Amino acid sequence: MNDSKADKYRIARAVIALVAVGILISAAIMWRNSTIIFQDDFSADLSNWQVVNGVWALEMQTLRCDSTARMVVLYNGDVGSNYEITCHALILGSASKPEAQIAFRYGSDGNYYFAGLGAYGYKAAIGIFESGAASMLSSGGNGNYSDINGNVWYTLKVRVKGSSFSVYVNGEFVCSTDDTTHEVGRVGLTAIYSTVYYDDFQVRRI
Ligand SMILES: [Ca+2]
Repeated sequence: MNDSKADKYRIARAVIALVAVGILISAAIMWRNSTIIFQDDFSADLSNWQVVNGVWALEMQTLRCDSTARMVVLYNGDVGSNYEITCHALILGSASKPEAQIAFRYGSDGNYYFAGLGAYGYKAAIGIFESGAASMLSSGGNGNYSDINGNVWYTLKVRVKGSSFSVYVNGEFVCSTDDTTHEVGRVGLTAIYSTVYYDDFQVRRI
């Protein structure tokens, strides 16, 4: 093979490799998008949401709630039983009990699970409403809100698969539990005792 033929061969190989990488990246993006059930960056309106109680309002392209008692907002759609919910959450620094949590399996009777930052004072915990009364199922990190900082954006993730629920804060596992009480229901956000900003809510099928 002379030099110019060898060069053409190398160029052809490089082009084929680039095309192959492009196809793989496209396939990965398509696969990831196909698993997204719902997402909201709160840049438009709240037409996909139902306010259960409290005042939930868009502010600076985030979702704000000022809460004293527990407030809930729910996504209008059906998400099935197995999913991961992620969101960003910031609790205003003045809160004496900084809490920001995800609600899931919210049934027609108003009972549900909640999981996330500051629940029961822990870095993260999972709780359940049953017959309208809340109780803790699992917790991780330190108590007395010592792990929760105000005015900081956290990434919160709750993984719901069958009867197993896990909570992650900033990508790190914090706590998990198994519970069969509520098998289906809607998902959303909940706030208590705090002014909370939420952003980039996403539900992904798993
Ligand atoms: Ca946003």
